[in-house]
Amino acid sequence: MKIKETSFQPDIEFDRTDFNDGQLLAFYRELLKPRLIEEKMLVLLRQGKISKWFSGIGQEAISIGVTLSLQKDEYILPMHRNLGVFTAREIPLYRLFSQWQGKASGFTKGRDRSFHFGTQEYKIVGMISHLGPQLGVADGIALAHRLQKEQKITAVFTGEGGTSEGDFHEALNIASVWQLPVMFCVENNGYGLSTPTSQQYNCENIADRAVGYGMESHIIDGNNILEVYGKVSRLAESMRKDPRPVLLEFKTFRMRGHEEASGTKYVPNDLMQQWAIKDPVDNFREFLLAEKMLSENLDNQYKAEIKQEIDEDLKKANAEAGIDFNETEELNDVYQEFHYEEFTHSEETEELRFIDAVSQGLRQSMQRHENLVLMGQDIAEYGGVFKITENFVEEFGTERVRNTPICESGIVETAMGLSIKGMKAMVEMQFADFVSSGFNPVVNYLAKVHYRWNQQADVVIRMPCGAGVGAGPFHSQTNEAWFTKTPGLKVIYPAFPYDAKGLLNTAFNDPNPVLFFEHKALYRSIRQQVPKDYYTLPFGKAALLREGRDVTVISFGAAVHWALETLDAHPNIDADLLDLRSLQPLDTEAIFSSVKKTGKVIILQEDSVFGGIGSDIAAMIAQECFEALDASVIRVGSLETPIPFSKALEEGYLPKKRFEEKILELLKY
Ligand SMILES: Cc1ncc(C[n+]2csc(CCOP(=O)(O)OP(=O)(O)O)c2C)c(N)n1
Repeated sequence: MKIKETSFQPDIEFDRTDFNDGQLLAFYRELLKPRLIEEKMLVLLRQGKISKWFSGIGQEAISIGVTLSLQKDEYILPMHRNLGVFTAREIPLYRLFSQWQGKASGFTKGRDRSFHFGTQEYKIVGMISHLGPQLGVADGIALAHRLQKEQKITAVFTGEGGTSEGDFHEALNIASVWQLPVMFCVENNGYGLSTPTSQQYNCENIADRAVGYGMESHIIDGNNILEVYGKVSRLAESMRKDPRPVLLEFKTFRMRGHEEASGTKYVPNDLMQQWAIKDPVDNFREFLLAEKMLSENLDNQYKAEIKQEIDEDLKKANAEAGIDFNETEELNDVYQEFHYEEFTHSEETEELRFIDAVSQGLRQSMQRHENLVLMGQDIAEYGGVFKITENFVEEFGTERVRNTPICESGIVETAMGLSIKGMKAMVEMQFADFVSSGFNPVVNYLAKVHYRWNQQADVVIRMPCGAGVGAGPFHSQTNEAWFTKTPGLKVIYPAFPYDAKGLLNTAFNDPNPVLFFEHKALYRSIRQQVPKDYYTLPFGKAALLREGRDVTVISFGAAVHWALETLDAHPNIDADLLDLRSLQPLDTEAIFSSVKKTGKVIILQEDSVFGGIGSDIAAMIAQECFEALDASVIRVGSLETPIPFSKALEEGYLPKKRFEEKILELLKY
């Protein structure tokens, strides 16, 4: 882009005091590279050789300045306009091209597009499309640095549009409360898609928000590489020594459409011109030429070298064969491989309530895994609302048992960040209902990250759930079906203290994200002899609680106890009773073999019927056991209403009585 004749002035002053010639020329080369790659991409786009492009032209000084300010082993979490982060980290270009073409030398085996990937090799953690979640992930990485006593910082990018998301607020607040060394880099480029800043936020500068979080902030001219590098590298140095979050607002402009096809019609011409003359690459070149550091010859030589690298690497990527579909590989990569290790226990047992078994499992897992961090609202000194972590602070300290602000999304994201740094995390939802406030990172980040770029999400989310406690629509849900639907998550739902402890221990050994459901009504009502030692139980194995010939009852959670009561009340019913314990993975073998034996099946779940896991189990049985069935598969669940508060209404809502009616009906069929 050439600087045009206009009345506007670039208004960029390059202060070279702190830099020698070599550094200045190196900055220039670094700036040129993403610019020239983009120019090539725009040509390929016009030729129909690539499908989509998000341009960062005009914003290169920010990516380059920030990346060069960080040490190579410090994590950067870039966005869709930060090509310079990838080039400055020296990722071979053919790998980037291959990534954009969905080929194997990219970073996602063709499973995700553009910059949506991470790489531990280059310490880059790419965005998910939802923009905001990575801000909280940066908190987790920074927390891990602090806990591991490493003097490192983490840089995370967002556009000004992304700052309107709750994730931004939550991440900044967490970082400030915990004094995490995160550099929050806001690239304020004037528009979020077509929305101008005046419709995005109503304060003068985004940096002004920092004061509300008790955080330091700076405004930086994002088109001036020397200002970016100078200020950011000084801040980085200071943050390493004195860990704290800093909010940086880079003023810049998006010179092309949101993505190429969408154009820039909505941007006033004057505004475009004003920023065109502030181009970060052209202005720096003019400066270097004027200072006689750069000659036209040297400039041309740089460009020729970079273009040659681009052409050669593009050729290599183009020559690479496309990815073939391999169903087994696709399915295998959804979860990280986990070799279950069985820890057996001695004979010594004690009678524990469900809640004590959970607490004991948690404590023993904390003793076993020094890298396990617990996070949740009121879980530290207060011990959690159900007292599961009572006295944990005394044993493990407040670094590992962390009270969090009320921000489910941000904390799930923080847990993800801890996992990226090789730690384990548990998030206690105060009530399972509140997971809806953290839903996005669970189903879109944790669930998909291994499939996308082979990164584990070693996170257990504990979910105190369920009705029967007169707690109304927002403290009673059993929302396992929100998660069993999503590939990439494991979903565990014990009904007994012994299972709860053993399965929870396994959840912490398993590097995959686990949603661990604990029914509140069982916490203090169900007791069992439980081994005192640490032990594990395998996922995906149902328990056959009763054996019979006439009917199979399939259930999980509190409903298992309703089924037991009903069967006790009707000793003439000769039933197999399967307690699933684990919903994902699901023990289909146990289900099918029981149904094939009895020929009749009734599935009892606490959740309302439609869309619950019982419906899928029913469909699987119909498909697999059709010829063995003597009656249609019966599903029993709660009413299709929210969960009411009053005792009589709640009793009517829950399926306990309907179960009794339906099983008797089924047996008569
Ligand atoms: C949660 C969510 N909502 C909407 C979108 C669609 N979207 C993608 S980028 C974008 C604009 C982002 O603006 P900004 O954060 O300022 O970044 P910029 O594109 O300007 O660099 C929008 C609306 C999305 N990806 N995710």
